[in-house]
Amino acid sequence: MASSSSTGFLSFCFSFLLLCSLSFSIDVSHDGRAITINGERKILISGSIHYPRSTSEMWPSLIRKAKEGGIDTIETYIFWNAHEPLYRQYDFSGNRDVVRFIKTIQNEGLNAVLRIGPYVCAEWNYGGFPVWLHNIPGIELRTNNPVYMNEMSIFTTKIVDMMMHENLFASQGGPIIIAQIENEFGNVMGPYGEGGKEYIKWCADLAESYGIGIPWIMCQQADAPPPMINTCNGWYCDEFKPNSPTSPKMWTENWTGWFKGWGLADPHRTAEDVACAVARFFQFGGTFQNYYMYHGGTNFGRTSGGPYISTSYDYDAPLDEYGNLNQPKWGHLKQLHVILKSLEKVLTYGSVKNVEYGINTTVTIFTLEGKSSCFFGNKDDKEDATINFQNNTYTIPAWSVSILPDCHTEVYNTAKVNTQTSIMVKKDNDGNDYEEPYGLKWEWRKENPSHVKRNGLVEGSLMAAERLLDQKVVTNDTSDYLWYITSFHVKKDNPLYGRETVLRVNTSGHIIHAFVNKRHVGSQFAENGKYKFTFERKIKLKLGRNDIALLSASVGLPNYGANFDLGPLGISGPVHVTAKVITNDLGRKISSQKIITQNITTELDYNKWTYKVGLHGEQQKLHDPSVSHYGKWSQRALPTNEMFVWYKTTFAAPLGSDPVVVDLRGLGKGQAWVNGHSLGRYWPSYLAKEDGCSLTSCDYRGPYSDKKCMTSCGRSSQRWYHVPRDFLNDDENTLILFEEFGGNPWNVKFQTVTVGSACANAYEGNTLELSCQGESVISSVRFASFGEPTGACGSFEAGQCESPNALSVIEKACVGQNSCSIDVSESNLGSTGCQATKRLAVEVVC
Ligand SMILES: *[C@@H]1O[C@H](CO)[C@@H](O)[C@H](O)[C@H]1NC(C)=O
Ligand SMILES: *[C@@H]1O[C@H](CO)[C@@H](O)[C@H](O)[C@H]1NC(C)=O
Ligand SMILES: *[C@@H]1O[C@H](CO)[C@@H](O)[C@H](O)[C@H]1NC(C)=O
Ligand SMILES: *[C@@H]1O[C@H](CO)[C@@H](O)[C@H](O)[C@H]1NC(C)=O
Ligand SMILES: *[C@@H]1O[C@H](CO)[C@@H](O)[C@H](O)[C@H]1NC(C)=O
Ligand SMILES: CC(=O)N[C@H]1CO[C@H](CO)[C@@H](O)[C@@H]1O
Repeated sequence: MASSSSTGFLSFCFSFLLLCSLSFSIDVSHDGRAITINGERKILISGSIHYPRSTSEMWPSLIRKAKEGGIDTIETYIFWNAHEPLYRQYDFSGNRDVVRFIKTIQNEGLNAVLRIGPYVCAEWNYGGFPVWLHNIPGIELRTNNPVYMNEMSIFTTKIVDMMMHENLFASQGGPIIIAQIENEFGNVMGPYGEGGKEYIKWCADLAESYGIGIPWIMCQQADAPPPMINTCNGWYCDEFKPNSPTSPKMWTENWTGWFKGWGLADPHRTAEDVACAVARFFQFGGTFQNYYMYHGGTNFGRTSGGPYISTSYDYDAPLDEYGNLNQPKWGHLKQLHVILKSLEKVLTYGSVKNVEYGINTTVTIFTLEGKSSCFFGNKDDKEDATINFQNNTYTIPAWSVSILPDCHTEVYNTAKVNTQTSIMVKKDNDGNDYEEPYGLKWEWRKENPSHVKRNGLVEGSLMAAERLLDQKVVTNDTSDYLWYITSFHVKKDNPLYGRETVLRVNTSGHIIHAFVNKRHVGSQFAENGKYKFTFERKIKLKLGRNDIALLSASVGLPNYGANFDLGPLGISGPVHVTAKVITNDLGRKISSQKIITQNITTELDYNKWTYKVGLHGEQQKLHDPSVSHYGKWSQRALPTNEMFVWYKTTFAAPLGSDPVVVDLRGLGKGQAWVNGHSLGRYWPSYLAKEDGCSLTSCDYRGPYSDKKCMTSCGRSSQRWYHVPRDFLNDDENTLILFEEFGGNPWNVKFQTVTVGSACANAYEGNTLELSCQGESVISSVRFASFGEPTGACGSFEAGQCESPNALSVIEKACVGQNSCSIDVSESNLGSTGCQATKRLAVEVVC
C-alpha cells in the first residue's frame, strides 16, 4: 500500500475506530521466507521497549522516536510480577497499563509483538515470576507440573483475553501481529529432562488453543513444535536456520548493547557493529529482526533482576535511558532501515545468488523482474576487501556490509557513519531562581533497627520457626529486607561466658547487617558475584538473654538459568557463636606443658527464630510525603555516614523539557523516591572495577562481546538516577532517601541531560546535518575544517590542506539555529587545494 493511501486509511480508521477494528481483520501469516501481512511478504524492523521501564507519559514520544528511526514494530514482554504482585491481586495501572501501551503503538500506526512468556528473563526481578508462585505448595516452575501449568494458563489467558477484549490482535484489526509463549527455554532445558519437553508441547497447545489468528513464536527453541516458529537471539544471527522450511528467518533479540550491574563498568556496542550485524542478517535471508533493546529505560522500584542488576537499564540502546537519541547509533541505523524497507519487495520475493570472493567476502544479488539489488559483505576483522564486480572496483571495509540498491552505486556502508555524534552533558539546575542545587535543606529520621522488646518478644513479627527459613518464603518479596531474630541464654558456667566470642553466619545473600544486644556489630555485602558468603565478627555476650538480630537485604532476584527460581536467598546458615577455650586435656588447671585450644560452638540454626519483613519506615510509608507520619522528621544536625537514616528534602523542578536526573554522589546504598514514586535502588558508593576498560576508542571490527567496549572503570557504577518529568510537580517536589549503608546527602543535586556538543563529518558530495536537543540552539562552532581533517569527535585536527572559508560558512549556517544542514562541496565551502577526496569535519556547541 502506498504511503499516501495508507495515511488516508488510518485517518479513516480514527474517525471510525470502532467500525474499523470490528470489520478490518488483518491477515498475518508466514511462509518460509517472511511474515506476510494481508498476503504480502514483509521486511519487519522491530524494537523492544518494555512498558514498565518508562512511564505512560513517556510512551508516545519513545514510540514516535522509534518510528522516526525507521522502526515499524514495537516488541514487549509481559511482566507477570508487575501485574500480579500478590496472589489474585492484579495491577494494570500507571506504567503497568499494557493495553494503553499497545494502543499507543497502534496510534502511531506501528505493529506490536507481544511476548507473553510468562517467563521473561530480561534482567527483571525473578524473570517476571511472582515470588508467591514459588511459595505455592507442590509447584515446580517451567516444567510439566499441574500446579504451575494451572497458574501459568490463568495468567496467560487473562492477558490474551484483555487484548482480545480490546480488539488488539491483528486478526481483529489490531496492531499485534505476533505473540510469543515461553522464552529462551531451549537454552536451559537439559536439566528439566522429559518434563521440560512435555512442557514445551503443552505451551504450544495452550498458545494454539487461544485461536488468536496470528503466528506464535518461541525464541531459542530448536524443537519448537509446529506451527510455533523458532527464532534466534544473539549478537549475530546471520547463520541461524529455523527448524522448519516453512518458518521464516527471524531474529527476536539483537542485542544493541548490554545491561549493567552494580560494581561493573558501562558496556557499549558501536553503531558500526550493530549496523553490520543487521545488514548481514538481511543479506543472508533474514526478514524480521528486533533490537533488544531499542529503549532500555529504568528499573524503577525493586524490579531489577540479577542479583545486582543496576537501576539503569540503558543498554546503550538507540534511545538512551531517558529517551534521548543515542547518536550516532539512532541515526546510523535509521539510514539502514530506510534502505532495507525500500528493498522490501526484492528481499522477500527476489531470487538470490551468492558469489564468494574468498572466504570472508560475499556478494549477494537479489533479483526481481529484471532489476537487481546487491549486498557486499566483508567479515574479515582487519582487512578491507577490494573486489571487481561487473567491471567496477569496490572497496568493502573490514567487518562491514555495503548496500547497492542498483548493484552499481553504494548508498550505504555499515562502517561509514554519516550521522552526528552527540556528546551528552548534565546541566546544573541553575536557570532557576530557586536556590538549587546547593540549597537543598534536609530533614531526617532514623530507622530504628531494634524490634526486640524487654520481654524478648519481637514487635510486628510475622512468624516464628525453629529453623532458618528462606527469605523468599517469608517475604513473598514484598520488601528487600527481612529480619532474622533469635535469642539465647548465657549462664555463668557457660564456657562462652567471659570469653572472646565470634559470631559466624553463612548467608546466601545479598547483604547482611548484624546486631547483638541492639548494637551493630558489622555489615557485609556479596562482592564479585559471590552471593554466598560467610560473615564473621567478634562479639561480646552478657549474662542472661542475648539477642541476635540479622537483617538480610536482597538486591534483585536471579532471572536466568535452569532452575534459577530455586536458588536460596537470605540467611541459610549455619549461624554459630564460637569461643576459643584454652585448657589442658582434662579441663583442669592449665599446665604449661599441655595446652589445648578448642572451639566451643553453639549452633543457633534450630533456635527459635522470629521473622519480621521490611523496615519500620516501609510500614509507615515514610517514602510517601502524602501520608502523615507518626513521629517527626528532624531538622537538627544532619547525620552523615550513618547507617539506616531516612532523608527528606524539597526541590523545584528544573525548567525546560530536557530529561531530569538526580546526582546521588556521596550516598551509600538504598532506595530513592520523588513525590512517592520510586526511582529504584541506588548504590553510587559501589565503584566499577578498575580494569577492563580500553583506553583507546572502541574498534568496531571483530565479534562483539559485552566485555569489549567498556567505559567508566573505577567510577561509581551508577551515580545518576532518572526522575521522569511526569513524577514532578510544577511547584514543590519531595525527594526521600532511605540510606542503608551511610552516606552524605550534601552533594545531591538535580540536573538535566541534553546534547552538550555534536560532531559530524561528511565527504564531498554529501550533506552534513547537525542538531541540538529540544529547543536549544547551536551557540558556537568549536571546529570546522574542509579538506583532510584527522582525528575523532572532540579531537579533530586540520590536515595539510583546507579551505579558509569553512568555519565562517558553518558559523553563518548554524549558529543560533536548532539544526542546520550543509552541502559539502567546494562551491559552498571554498576551494581546498587538496588532491584526495575532501571531507568536512565539524564540532559545534549546543
Ligand atoms: C506468600 O504467598 C503464599 C501464596 O503463594 C501465601 O500462601 C502466603 O501466605 C504468603 N506469605 C506471606 C508472608 O504473605
Ligand atoms: C577472514 O576473517 C577472519 C576474521 O574475521 C580472519 O581471521 C581471517 O584471516 C580472514 N581470512 C582471510 C582469508 O582473509
Ligand atoms: C564488462 O566489460 C566487458 C568488456 O568490456 C563487457 O563485454 C561486459 O558487458 C561488461 N559487463 C558489464 C556487466 O558491464
Ligand atoms: C559456611 O561457610 C564456610 C566458609 O565460607 C564454609 O567453609 C562452609 O562450608 C559453609 N557451610 C555451609 C553449610 O555452607
Ligand atoms: C577455631 O575457629 C577458628 C575460626 O574462628 C579457626 O581458625 C580455628 O582453626 C578453630 N580451631 C579449632 C581447634 O577448631
Ligand atoms: C538468556 C538471556 O540472557 N536472555 C535474554 C536475552 O538477552 C537479554 C539480555 O539482555 C535478556 O534480557 C533476554 O531475556
